[in-house]
Amino acid sequence: MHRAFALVTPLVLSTVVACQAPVAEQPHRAPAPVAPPAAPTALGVPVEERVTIPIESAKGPGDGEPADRSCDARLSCQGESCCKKLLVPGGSYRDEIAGSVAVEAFYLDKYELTVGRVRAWVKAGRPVPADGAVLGYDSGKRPVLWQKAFKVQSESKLKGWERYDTWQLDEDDLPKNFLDWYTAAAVCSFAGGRLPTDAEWRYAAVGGDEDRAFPWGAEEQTPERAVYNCLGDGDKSCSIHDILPVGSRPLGAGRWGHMDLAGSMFEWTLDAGGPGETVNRGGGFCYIGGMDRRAKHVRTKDNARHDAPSVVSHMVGARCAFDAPSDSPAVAAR
Ligand SMILES: [Ca+2]
Repeated sequence: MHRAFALVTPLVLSTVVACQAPVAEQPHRAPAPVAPPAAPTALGVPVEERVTIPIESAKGPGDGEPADRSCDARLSCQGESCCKKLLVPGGSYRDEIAGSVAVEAFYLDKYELTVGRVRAWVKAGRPVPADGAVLGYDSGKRPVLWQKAFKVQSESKLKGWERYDTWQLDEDDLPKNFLDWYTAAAVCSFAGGRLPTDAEWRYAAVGGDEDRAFPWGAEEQTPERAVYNCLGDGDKSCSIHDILPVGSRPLGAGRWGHMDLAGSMFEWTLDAGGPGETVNRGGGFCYIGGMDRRAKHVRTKDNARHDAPSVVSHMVGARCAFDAPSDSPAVAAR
């Protein structure tokens, strides 16, 4: 079990070195995930590989939530479904460069993608969308297409650096790390959803027009509000014990109830941050607070990394988003 999982290393590494060791980072050699603007392609997944559930016909676990195949096993996180989805009403947030950015209503998973949900995807045969399938539309409204060249992680590749690998533990409610963009996108597709756009993610994290400095508000980060700086287990040393079950810091919930938007794992977004790069936000369990040169702070505006989609890291996982049905109260009210 998690707490009993003793990691023995012959090296006594400093906190920073242990946390920043490059062994888990791999250079990008795969194609960029975003196709140039083009006519959207129907989500034509072959029958034998069809894994998505039409949102319009989905019956969720309650409150109009979309259904989710990745939680068929009734996985439990903090006493509820690990697939709990919370509606984010539409609105706008302020971007320092772009100004006001509008976001339509959508569902966002309350929790980061867990080990158990990725195991459900593996058990289903690691299905992927069809070549040309539209995964979603990025913040610029361009379709993001699945390409046949995209390769998801094999079962062996899902295993990461043992020092921090949640996959090798017998705890399904831990966040899955060492997840690349392709696999994260495929798992969210399997779940019936997609990755959130960068705009959607930021909107949820800043609380829309409340423009929060932190997901929970204006107060500075504390270990009670976020899993960061290797303080998850209460001491400064860095180990796998600093990665906690998703939702372990309810005081850090965002405006609409989402957990771990700051801290725990960075989370892949749908958008491309540039050629061959995608953006991930909202981590990580051992870095934020000035220790990660790519994510200077837990503050919502600063807490981002730009990685190639094939990068796997002990700090990078994902969270899935879902289109809100057109008859959703939040949508109908607009
Ligand atoms: Ca996070």
